[in-house]
Amino acid sequence: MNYRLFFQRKINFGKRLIRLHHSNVLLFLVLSITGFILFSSTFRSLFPSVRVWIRDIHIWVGVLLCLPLLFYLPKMKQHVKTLQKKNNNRINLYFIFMILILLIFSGLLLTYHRLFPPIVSSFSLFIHDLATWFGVPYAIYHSITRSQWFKMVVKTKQPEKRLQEPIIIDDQNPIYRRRTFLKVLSGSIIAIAFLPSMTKWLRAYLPAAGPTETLTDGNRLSPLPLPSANSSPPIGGGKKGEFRYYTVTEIPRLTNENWSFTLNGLVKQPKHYNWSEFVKLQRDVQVSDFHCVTGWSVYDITWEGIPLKKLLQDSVIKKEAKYVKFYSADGVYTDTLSLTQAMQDDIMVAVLLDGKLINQNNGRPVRLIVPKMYAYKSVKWLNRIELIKDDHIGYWEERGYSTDAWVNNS
Ligand SMILES: Nc1nc2c(c(=O)[nH]1)N[C@H]1C(S)=C(S)[C@@H](COP(=O)(O)O)O[C@H]1N2
Ligand SMILES: [Mo]
Repeated sequence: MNYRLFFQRKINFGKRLIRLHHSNVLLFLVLSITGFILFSSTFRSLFPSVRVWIRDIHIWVGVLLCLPLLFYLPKMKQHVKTLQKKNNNRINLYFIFMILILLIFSGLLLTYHRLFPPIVSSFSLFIHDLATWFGVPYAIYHSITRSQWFKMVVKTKQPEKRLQEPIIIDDQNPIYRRRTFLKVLSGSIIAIAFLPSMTKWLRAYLPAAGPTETLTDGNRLSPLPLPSANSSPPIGGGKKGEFRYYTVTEIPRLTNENWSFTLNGLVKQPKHYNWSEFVKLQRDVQVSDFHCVTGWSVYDITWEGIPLKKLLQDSVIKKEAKYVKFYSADGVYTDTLSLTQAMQDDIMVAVLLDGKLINQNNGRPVRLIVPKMYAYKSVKWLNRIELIKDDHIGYWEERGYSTDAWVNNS
């Protein structure tokens, strides 16, 4: 009787586990898809207006995933006990559990990124990405090799009948060999499918191995700006980390003919420069960090460019001017700073990065940098600055990003 009771409990537990599995599979799928969309650069330009929604869905589904986990946690000990003789299943359980814990904790830190200095977000994003790069392929592998379909392929003969029986497997059994072969095969296919994007992601964290790729090589206006002594070799010792290249438009094709730089609006001396005039302007060099609100950062970048403060002062600002609006040559992207914010010493209209031309995808020939704020303020392909009276809502702020872009550097 005792035995039967135990058996009964085991079955119920098993059933509950299966149900738990099905809901988790669905949640995990939604998380993978929304996560992929958030990660992908392509999607950024395709559906910018739903980006913030997708982020919120991703966060809330992540929270939802914690619930079944909380129900499961008290029963975990019992579950592990039932797996005492199944080493593989136990390892599988521990692995998935570890991945989930990593994803949840790093996800929490990323959600509350404002409370922490950017180094915490960078680290959390690394962990979140890493756990995803292992977790998603593993989840795919797991669901394939545990599927009825896989078991049927393994036991090609009489699938219907034999499925009912428990699989008895030993080394002599041809099923064992076929199963191992198919497992290795599906594992390899999945690994090969994920490896290229995974190594590309990982490279950003490795010490720079040779010149990093440039997607495109246009926008080389002539004459080339010559780096000053502080810039080349860079006094910051070279940037640490890689930019994730983000754009909401096509990269604008800029030439000496179609590029010009304008500073106008509520100023007494509006400016208009063509490229050869612009490169003659006095430049400064500074070392600063670059933080995207999604969590990645690049450290110790040596920028060479014109301090924004200097440009603004030279144009003699009128009393009514309260905001500074920045325009991109892409014709779409804009952002604003209040005049007080814009007067910070470290804001720069940059033309060189570590003594070299900024990559075209990172804003060549000219980009704004606002080191103390999230990088959505740092307009790429900058070609116009306008002083205005009333606030202007920038591109991403209009689509849900916070108008308070200060990085918590406490
Ligand atoms: N013109 C333009 N500037 C832009 C953006 C953009 O999409 N278009 N993205 C912003 C955001 S959100 C970030 S994080 C940084 C990214 O800079 P990077 O592409 O050089 O890494 O550029 C900012 N400036
Ligand atoms: Mo960003």
